[in-house]
Amino acid sequence: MASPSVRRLLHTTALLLSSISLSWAANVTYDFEIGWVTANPDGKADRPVIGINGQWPVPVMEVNKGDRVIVNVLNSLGNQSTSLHFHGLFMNGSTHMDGPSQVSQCAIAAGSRFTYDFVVDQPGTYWYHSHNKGQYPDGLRGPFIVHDPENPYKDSFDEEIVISVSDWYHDEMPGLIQFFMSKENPGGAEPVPESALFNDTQNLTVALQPGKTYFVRMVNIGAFAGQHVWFEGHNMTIVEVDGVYTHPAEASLIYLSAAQRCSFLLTAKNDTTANFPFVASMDTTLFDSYPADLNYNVTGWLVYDKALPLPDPALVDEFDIFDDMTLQPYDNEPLFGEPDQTVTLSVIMDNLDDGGNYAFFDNITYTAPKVPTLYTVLSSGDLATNPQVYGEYTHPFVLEKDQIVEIVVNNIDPGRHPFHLHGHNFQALWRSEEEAGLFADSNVTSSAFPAIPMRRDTLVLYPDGNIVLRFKADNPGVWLFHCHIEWHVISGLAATFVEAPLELQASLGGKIPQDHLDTCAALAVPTAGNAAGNTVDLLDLEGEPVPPKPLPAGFTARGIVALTFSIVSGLLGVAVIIWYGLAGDQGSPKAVAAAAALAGKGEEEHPHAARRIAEAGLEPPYEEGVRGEEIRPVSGGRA
Ligand SMILES: *[C@@H]1O[C@H](CO)[C@@H](O)[C@H](O)[C@H]1NC(C)=O
Ligand SMILES: *[C@@H]1O[C@H](CO)[C@@H](O)[C@H](O)[C@H]1NC(C)=O
Ligand SMILES: *[C@@H]1O[C@H](CO)[C@@H](O)[C@H](O)[C@H]1NC(C)=O
Ligand SMILES: *[C@@H]1O[C@H](CO)[C@@H](O)[C@H](O)[C@H]1NC(C)=O
Ligand SMILES: *[C@@H]1O[C@H](CO)[C@@H](O)[C@H](O)[C@H]1NC(C)=O
Ligand SMILES: *[C@@H]1O[C@H](CO)[C@@H](O)[C@H](O)[C@H]1NC(C)=O
Ligand SMILES: *[C@@H]1O[C@H](CO)[C@@H](O)[C@H](O)[C@H]1NC(C)=O
Ligand SMILES: *[C@@H]1O[C@H](CO)[C@@H](O)[C@H](O)[C@H]1NC(C)=O
Ligand SMILES: *[C@@H]1O[C@H](CO)[C@@H](O)[C@H](O)[C@H]1NC(C)=O
Ligand SMILES: *[C@@H]1O[C@H](CO)[C@@H](O)[C@H](O)[C@H]1NC(C)=O
Ligand SMILES: [Cu+2]
Repeated sequence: MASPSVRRLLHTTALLLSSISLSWAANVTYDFEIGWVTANPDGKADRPVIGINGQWPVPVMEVNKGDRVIVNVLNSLGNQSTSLHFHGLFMNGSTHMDGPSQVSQCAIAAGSRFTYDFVVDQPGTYWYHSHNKGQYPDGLRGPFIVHDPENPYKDSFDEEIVISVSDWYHDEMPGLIQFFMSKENPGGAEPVPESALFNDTQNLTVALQPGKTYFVRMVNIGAFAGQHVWFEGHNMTIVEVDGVYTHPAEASLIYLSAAQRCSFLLTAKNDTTANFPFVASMDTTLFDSYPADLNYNVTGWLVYDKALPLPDPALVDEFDIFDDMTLQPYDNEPLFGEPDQTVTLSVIMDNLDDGGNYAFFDNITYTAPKVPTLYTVLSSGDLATNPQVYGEYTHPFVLEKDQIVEIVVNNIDPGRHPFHLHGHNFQALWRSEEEAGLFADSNVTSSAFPAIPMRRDTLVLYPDGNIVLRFKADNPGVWLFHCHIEWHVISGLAATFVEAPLELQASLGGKIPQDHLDTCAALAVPTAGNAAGNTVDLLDLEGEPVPPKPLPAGFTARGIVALTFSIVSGLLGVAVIIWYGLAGDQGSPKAVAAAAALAGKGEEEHPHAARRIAEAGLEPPYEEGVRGEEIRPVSGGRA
């Protein structure tokens, strides 16, 4: 691998040369040995984290637009598999480098090597993270910056600054996930983070020089919490969201959901008479309950003079959030025409008969297939256009090349969900207010859609509201559409777009690199056949991984939950509380969630799905006719 200094040299050369010849591009190589290290970014708890080359925070990846990026991964974790996803990069022509395990590759087995190799043809602010088993909140996530010699704002700023923001947990994901999905947590209360971080630390100081203007790239690399971000005494002039340049828009406070990015120009003051705090405040409306002593804010400082004090931030009474729907892309791409295909999905949270709380798009909770979906595309011939081969529980939608696709998402849940599409950014045509109900009932017609819609790759859907998105299927590949709250990825809030499968076969057939196949072999994951691994009869899905059964007939989810509550709180509640108390664990998310469950809070804040589903006129997932005999307990495990 090029040493950092060699890489920098390449960058400088690239920067110089690209102003002369646009076709010049470098090969940028990263060697990443992924392994455990210890870290304590909030100063409250040492914990094992997943680092790269013995270091954590993991490095900021930096390339120029047009570069070819080669990432040689060695998984030295010993006890976990892994994968890397490069969030927001289109992977045009290289869907097999997109990263989600069981979707476009097998996980990288412990001890295995795996090379990601792709060309980056987009400018802007991205990030990379593990896309395997809810792993990235354990540390394997960092910014990915694509510098752009043609940045339309290049003459408007002096320097670039990268700042990540995130939530932070003290416990490791495998244990948190086990609790989150268990019957001890029937309300589906997500573990609450212990801290918020700027740049994987707290009390970050950013030295500013008077009069200069900075291009600040802010990335939410968190697992769960959206963040309100503001800089005292300074406004932000937004110029990029999720890799899409925008016309300038002034904001005093922005909301960044998990996975969203925002770049803005920040102009320093002309005098150096004071330093200014900047704050990220986690969106506590996402938390079902949290400990009274949780500090959900993190503070940093714009430092004009090191000798001057770092003042405490002033309290903000109300978050006056900048509405990203008002942004316009710099390229003025007009609204796509009427869709060739419309996919309508409703977000529902409900219990299955293992007592766990699952997330559904309509009646399907995503369950990873036996064969990674891309490999099914490549091994199913003409049947690749038949969604059946991908299995019911990958929730597949087959798109034809160059179709205009519209996605309508209705939120039948009182939570906020940031939706992300792989392989594309989308035009955001419509976002309702909270409590607006179903899009179909809202009487909104296409005349309400902006002529030049905002584009990004992750958009927040409001509680009980709806959104409408459009994109053009001009990127053959297998692309997930999912909520970017990692807990909801785990509980199944994902669908699969199989885009132009025949074109994909023509371009990728026979070209999956050997190391991709080797890691499948190491994990005994088949690389051909339908979602059930059947290579003979592709329409026979016998044996495909399925979620737990629906709740028994006659039992409503509410009944089960109420039963669980009454039994647990009546008979075991006191014991459980004592047990948590003895474990000295009162402040942990487990204890908090358990306490909330015992207090019935979980249920209160998750009004029962069945009623909402009925109101919405949708089929409940546990409806009688849906409970086929062929449904069996989950075998393959979920991604
Ligand atoms: C990048 O690597 C490829 C394959 O190794 C090689 O063909 C190409 O010339 C390299 N490009 C540059 C700019 O070094
Ligand atoms: C940041 O500063 C606060 C206040 O001084 C302190 O309590 C906290 O421990 C600091 N955080 C870190 C990670 O040092
Ligand atoms: C894997 O090993 C790390 C480092 O020793 C440890 O912290 C972690 O709990 C282990 N995880 C699993 C799932 O065994
Ligand atoms: C944030 O951290 C990254 C690397 O970890 C560094 O490149 C960047 O300069 C830091 N930002 C600030 C404002 O210190
Ligand atoms: C920030 O913008 C708001 C209106 O958009 C304006 O009222 C305020 O004065 C600006 N603040 C600064 C520091 O420029
Ligand atoms: C700083 O001074 C320059 C030149 O007088 C002026 O154009 C600019 O608006 C000032 N900037 C701020 C933030 O006050
Ligand atoms: C976090 O910041 C908000 C906004 O200023 C404030 O209302 C709240 O009291 C702060 N919370 C903590 C725990 O500091
Ligand atoms: C939509 O139109 C129908 C029929 O005109 C009306 O009953 C309904 O209230 C309208 N819904 C909304 C949300 O405006
Ligand atoms: C992918 O590449 C094709 C061919 O260059 C281009 O037409 C298409 O717009 C690209 N799509 C995306 C999402 O980058
Ligand atoms: C979901 O609903 C559709 C349409 O009613 C039905 O065809 C399908 O079998 C259902 N799937 C599951 C898993 O319940
Ligand atoms: Cu979600």
